Amino acid sequence: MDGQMFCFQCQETAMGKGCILKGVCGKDARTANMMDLLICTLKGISVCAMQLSQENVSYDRTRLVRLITESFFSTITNANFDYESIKKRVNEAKKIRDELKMLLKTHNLPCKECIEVNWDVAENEYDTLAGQVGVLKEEDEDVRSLKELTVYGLKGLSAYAEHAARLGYTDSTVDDFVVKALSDITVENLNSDELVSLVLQTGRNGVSVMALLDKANTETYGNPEITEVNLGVGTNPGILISGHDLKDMEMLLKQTEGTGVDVYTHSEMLPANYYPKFKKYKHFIGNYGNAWWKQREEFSKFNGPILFTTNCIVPPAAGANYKERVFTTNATGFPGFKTIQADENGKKDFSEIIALAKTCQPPEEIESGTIIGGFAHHQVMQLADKIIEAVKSGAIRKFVVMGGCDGRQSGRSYYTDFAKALPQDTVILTAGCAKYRYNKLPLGNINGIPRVLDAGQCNDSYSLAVIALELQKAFGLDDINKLPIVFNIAWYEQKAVIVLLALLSLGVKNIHLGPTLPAFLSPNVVDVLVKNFGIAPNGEVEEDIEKLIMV
Ligand code: SF4
Ligand code: SF3
Repeated sequence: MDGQMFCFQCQETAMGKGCILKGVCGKDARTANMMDLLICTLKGISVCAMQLSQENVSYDRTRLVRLITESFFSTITNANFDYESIKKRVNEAKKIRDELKMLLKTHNLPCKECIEVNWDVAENEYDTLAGQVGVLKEEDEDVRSLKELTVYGLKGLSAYAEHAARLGYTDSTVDDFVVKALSDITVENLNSDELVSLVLQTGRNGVSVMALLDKANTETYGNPEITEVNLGVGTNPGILISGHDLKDMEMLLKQTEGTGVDVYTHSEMLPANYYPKFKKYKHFIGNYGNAWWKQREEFSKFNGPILFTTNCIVPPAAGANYKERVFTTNATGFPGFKTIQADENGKKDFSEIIALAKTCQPPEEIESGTIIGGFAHHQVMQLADKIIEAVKSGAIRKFVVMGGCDGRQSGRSYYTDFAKALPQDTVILTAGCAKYRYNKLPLGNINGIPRVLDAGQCNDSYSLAVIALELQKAFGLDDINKLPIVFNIAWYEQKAVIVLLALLSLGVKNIHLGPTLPAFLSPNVVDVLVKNFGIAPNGEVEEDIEKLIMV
């Protein structure tokens, strides 16, 4: 129906059920439907690609995988609001689909008609096609739930694969899995057990891709180190860089060096402060602001240009004073924001942003002081003796993994209250923008170990898993669940979905998930997760402290 959409992929979905007229995030129905058409086209491509692979017919696999992962990335919540750029991706995907179909024909291979889309239409008819291919096309609620859980996991996985690929790191097993999983959910008649197994395989590949990105980031920029990050501002004009892409961070730091323009991180870019290679830049001042959802207020005070390398973009309010200062790159986009494209070697020219910065006032100070971070696995394992001793002596009773995403719903104050209410002999392990709910609280330390250990971005949840596995070894335990570690995870978008699936695939049980359970999980799928993995929604702070810490 005209003007209607259906999207339930994120935690803030309307009424906890689904956005149907416009996204709570600000995505309009036309763009949401065009994203559905893009995903439908990616499925078609994967089906063709699987047929060709099975018959050993070669095609440009790298181009295909990058198209799938980049396109998936553009459909993640708050990454891209630009209808035209999504339509452009549909055209690119359709081109590859047509090429693959031609190859099938040349080799006399049957073409599985996977999705009933009649592509024999002009581009201005795409909206009509787009309205026919959404999530609700799958009528069985449980099958839909498991398929979408896989797709959202693949979106998160694709985001991480993209960051790694930009640093020259790829994993063909993960790439193959993405294509096979997409093809399987499209044409194979999988029963619920097979779909559950596919969900877990997605999680296993999530572990692989996070390991790959960890390798890419640390081999390129060094191992994150304990770092005091400045929250105040300098006297030069600045550029604020947001999102997760460290390659963009590197290019921006290099290009701004000696220009009189400073660089600040925002939201998920904060962990860039922990990497040795970035610390050498004197004009890298520190972090400005908080999690993504506070950007309207913070950007207006920053005064200088802002560069989004990934989500999360909040549509600016009408009359916002910073609209002309925002730039996007990679999979991100917003109508009216300028986009910086990479050349064929992946290089970007940020001179337009730097020139604009020079005409701007320095940032207005909104905070002062410092915060501490940089507790990724390599750094934490250097403190292993101290940590093991603190656990053995009872100085540390429990570690509480509180990674994931932040969001704007008022109920998220739960996480601040929970952090404050934790007994003094507990340590929070965090990663992702969820940290902003408690990383500036004066929670103190235990024998010199800070009570909030920030490993980094959401993808650095991998670090938390490595730490848990290393501790398991150190304590000689046969099961990760016997460690004094509990999980109270906050989710918002699809990267948190792959983090969750990765933890499940590593055998982690009894994860508390909030602030609400995903709308895309049907009651039966929730039952499966509760029975097999002990997943629980979070409740009231006191009750959850009792359940997680006091037992
Ligand atoms: Fe709604 Fe979230 Fe989808 Fe945006 S991403 S349309 S808020 S469910
Ligand atoms: Fe945050 Fe958007 Fe998920 Fe990387 S930046 S964790 S929400």
